[in-house]
Amino acid sequence: MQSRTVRFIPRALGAVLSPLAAGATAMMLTATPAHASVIWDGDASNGSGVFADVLCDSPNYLYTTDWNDGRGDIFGFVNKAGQVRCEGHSVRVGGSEYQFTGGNTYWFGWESETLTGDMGTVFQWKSNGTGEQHQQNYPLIMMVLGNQLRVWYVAPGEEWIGVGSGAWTPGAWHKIKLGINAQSANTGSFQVYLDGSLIVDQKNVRTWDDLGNKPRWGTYDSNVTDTDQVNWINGLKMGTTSSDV
Ligand SMILES: [Ca+2]
Repeated sequence: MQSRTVRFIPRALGAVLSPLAAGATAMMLTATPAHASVIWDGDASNGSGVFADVLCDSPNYLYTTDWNDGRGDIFGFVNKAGQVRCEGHSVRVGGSEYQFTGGNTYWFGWESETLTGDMGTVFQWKSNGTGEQHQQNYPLIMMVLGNQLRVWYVAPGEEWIGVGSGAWTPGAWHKIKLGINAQSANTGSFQVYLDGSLIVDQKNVRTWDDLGNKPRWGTYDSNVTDTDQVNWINGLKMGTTSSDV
């Protein structure tokens, strides 16, 4: 189904063009069909197959619902009290798992509403491989804690560095945009917009681990286990520029 709605462009487009040419291309893209550089439409209306994998062990579960608020179908990632994880792992484009590539810039956009203001992890830029295959298990982590969206850069050696935060109201929709320039040297960067405000503008960081990285959305926490957690997500998209998402 999603093959009908996802449009392809060369994924290295933004990376290979000069800034001037990229700017000209961006103008062309906005002048021609809308969303022309959207790589992935991960809205819930396309089904849970928009994710390469769904990591929700019973009794946790991913479901789709429509609150009749104009958003159409939305995802609900349900993490029951005492449980740890319910996440959508990476993205599927045209029937196969998308191959992220170091050196590229990816933009992700989505709306999120959470059941509580203490959710634990709601997004990971997760490294491939396990254990000693990592220098960084997750170079970038977002958590909802204490009614804030908090963002960390996790450097090699599991060094957690808080890089920004913004006010988060549970039970209300928030818009998140994340841009990652994926670099295996300390030349990477990422930006986070929360409800239209830039809350993270991090430069000179390592954003691409030895075996590469993939996005994960949902709920994950081994510390916040005494209450049910739900992360509702709408309108997931991935593209090459901020305006795509
Ligand atoms: Ca929707």
